[in-house]
Amino acid sequence: MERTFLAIKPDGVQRRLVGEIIRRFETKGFTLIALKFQKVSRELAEQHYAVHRERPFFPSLVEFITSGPVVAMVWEGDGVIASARKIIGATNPLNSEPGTIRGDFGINVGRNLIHGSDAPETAQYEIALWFKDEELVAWQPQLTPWLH
Ligand code: 3AN
Repeated sequence: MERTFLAIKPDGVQRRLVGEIIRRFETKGFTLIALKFQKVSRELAEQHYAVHRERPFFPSLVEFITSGPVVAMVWEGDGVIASARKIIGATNPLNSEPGTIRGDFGINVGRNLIHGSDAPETAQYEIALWFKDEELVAWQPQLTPWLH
């Protein structure tokens, strides 16, 4: 089953959007298999954004993601990587469609509320970077077998 890494960034937490954002993936029908609330170390931030190391905005990216607590999550489901990217919306909130998280709540490219893995390889890298194997809780609904 496909898995993706999502993180609600410090702006999403500070704007009290944690519940609203999680709700969108839950009601779509994806399965939450790991979640933690944490301050991000500089080391973790630099590893997470390693592909952007040469970009001019790299220092501000690291500064921002380490500035306050984030909600780190792993979600599971068929096609969850691409679907989560659609639910999140375009990187620049000024280009993201209404109905997406960034389209509905974002206004600044550096403060775009949530991160989502963009491909299977990045999902694998990011999940392993943020979570230990034993923190991933694979599960099937037992009480609600009619719900898929
Ligand atoms: P996404 O988060 O949509 O996958 P990426 O991976 O291209 O976008 O960029 C990672 C993060 O870098 C973005 N979430 C955004 O916060 C920041 N970023 C991307 N492009 C710019 C830019 N032109 N100026 C400032 N920050 C940027």
